[in-house]
Amino acid sequence: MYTQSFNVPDADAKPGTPLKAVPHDAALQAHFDAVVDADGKIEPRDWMPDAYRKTLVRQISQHAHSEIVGMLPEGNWISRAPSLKRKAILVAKVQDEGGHGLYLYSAAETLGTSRDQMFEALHSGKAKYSSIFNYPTLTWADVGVVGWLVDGAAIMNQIPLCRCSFGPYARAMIRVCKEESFHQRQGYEALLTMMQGTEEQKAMVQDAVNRWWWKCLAMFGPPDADSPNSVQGMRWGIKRISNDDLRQKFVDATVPQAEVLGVTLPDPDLKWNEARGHHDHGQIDWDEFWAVVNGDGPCNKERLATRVKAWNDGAWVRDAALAHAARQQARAMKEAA
Ligand code: FAQ
Repeated sequence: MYTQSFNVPDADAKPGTPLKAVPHDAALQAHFDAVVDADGKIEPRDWMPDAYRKTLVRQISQHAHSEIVGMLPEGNWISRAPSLKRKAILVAKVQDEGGHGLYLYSAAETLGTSRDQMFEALHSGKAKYSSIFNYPTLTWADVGVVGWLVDGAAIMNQIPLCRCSFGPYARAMIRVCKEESFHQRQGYEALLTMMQGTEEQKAMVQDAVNRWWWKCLAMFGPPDADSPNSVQGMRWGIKRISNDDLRQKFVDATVPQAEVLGVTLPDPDLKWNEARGHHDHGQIDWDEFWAVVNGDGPCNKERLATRVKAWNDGAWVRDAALAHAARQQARAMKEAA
């Protein structure tokens, strides 16, 4: 049974069974292609190619894991926020990220993959999540910079996903983007406040920008030429704008924001290119990116261990909720009989 709250398995449902498994048929494929070509929406019970379903489960579950693991770097600062106001804002933000993870797991579940399967993939280290969350938040300025740059990059990537061809993902993204926009502005506002403070506070902001800038550019994924999933993702209307084009839009949008803030972006090659109508930027360290994606970043082990511990510590809550849901279901069936 699929519910928004707790998942009670149907007696006859095997995990991973697509909601509607129908044999492949040229007419079904033609109908699917026509809907995608017309910018329509594919819904969970519609026929879809297996590869489309697999791609969506991969991307949406990775996205969900990113939101959940993404709670950790900022969550570390809740008990150390510099004022009650900043603490309340940070609690709300981190809680929003948890909510985004839950919408996204729900969207992926509609494709026939259970939440338990997705958690198992995360906890065993098989599933990817965004590289950016494997870096530490060393000072309070990092919390502002995560809001400004990490949420800023996330919004740039997620706005086109509101037009994704898969209905549940597209609809989840509309609310997520509205909330991310608040996150981005709260980060920027926190930094503006620090930049009006002492020399030490200003230096702290600049140091945090120096450490996060390049990692944020890498968040958009490998260059288009090295992105194995892009061509098919674009053909299916899952991706609407390529990794490199989104990265460029992010750089162009962020440069004037940095000027207003009064910080320098740590790239000597960053300059306006009149002919292209865009900023040029320096080389991203892709070796570092792949090392982090493959588990060798500064915080990968710590992040995964924290998630696994939280999962194990929460076992009694899940057991109690499942027992309660099963009892309620049995009572409802008895009353209906
Ligand atoms: N980190 O062929 P492509 C957030 C992998 S949410 C790790 O280009 P694709 C909110 C990629 O999975 C941030 N792995 O792949 C927040 C693939 O491996 P696979 C997350 C990465 O899917 C803010 C391989 O490289 N957002 O920040 C990364 O076409 C603050 C080849 O790449 C989303 O997930 C990376 N950065 O494009 C929360 C958005 N980049 O799976 C808390 C949805 C690439 O074949 C605090 N996802 N890889 O083994 C997407 O838009 C896409 O999946 C991309 C990658 C653009 C991330």
